[in-house]
Amino acid sequence: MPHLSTISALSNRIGGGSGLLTAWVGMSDPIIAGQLALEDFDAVTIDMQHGANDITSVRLGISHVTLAGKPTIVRIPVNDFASASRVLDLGAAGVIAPMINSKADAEAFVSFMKFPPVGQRSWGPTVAVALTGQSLDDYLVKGNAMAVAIAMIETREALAALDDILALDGIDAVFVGPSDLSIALSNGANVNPGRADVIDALDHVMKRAHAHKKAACCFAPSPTLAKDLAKKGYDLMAIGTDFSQLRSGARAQIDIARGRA
Ligand code: 3PY
Ligand code: MG
Repeated sequence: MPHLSTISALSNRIGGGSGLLTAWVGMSDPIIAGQLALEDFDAVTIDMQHGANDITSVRLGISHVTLAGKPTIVRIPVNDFASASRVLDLGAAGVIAPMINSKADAEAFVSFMKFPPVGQRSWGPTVAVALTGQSLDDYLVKGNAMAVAIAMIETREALAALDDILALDGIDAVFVGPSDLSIALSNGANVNPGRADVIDALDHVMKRAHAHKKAACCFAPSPTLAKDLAKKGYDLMAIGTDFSQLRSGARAQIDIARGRA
């Protein structure tokens, strides 16, 4: 049963204000996901919406992250719910779907995330079954609970439909995209995830999620925001991205070497 506890760690640990941290990987070399998994993250998220990842880099990335003992989350492209089933088949522990703006969007997402009777996920988890060492019957019974369905809230429409989305059986968590939300709330005037109205929305989303006994998650462009959100009771935060961490790590070392720090 080689990696069952690794992959099920996400569904087992998220919730109750767990304050988990995930890395966020837009680069497509699976070694990058594997390297970040060796740091003190609780999970690694591989991004297929933005960044450079495709189904092959996700497949290889999941292997590297799993071997490092961490669960993998995958963010799929907008409205590409078929990819949710595919990445679960490859051993993803959770899926983030961007731009879930209505109950109908959330229902479509769930239908590809969960086997009947909750959804309509088609059978074919060959790699996931091998990675977890489960029997086919065990995977059918436990697969729905292990596959964490995370709906992104990042528009005015999504905020208006928040309770309907959260009430849906099969949605396990919501994930705020504060950059898109800041654009939406300012009617396209600017992108500023730290703005006061965005922080108010973050507080509101967490309260509604917890009222529905679902997890609250967020992308935090800065570690300070992640720390604040964890203190408030958020369940999972992404901090920065592989791009920003590579650049800021290089900059910090250059500043020391050039005597600027
Ligand atoms: C957003 O902030 O809009 C996101 O999607 C985070 O990646
Ligand atoms: Mg977004």
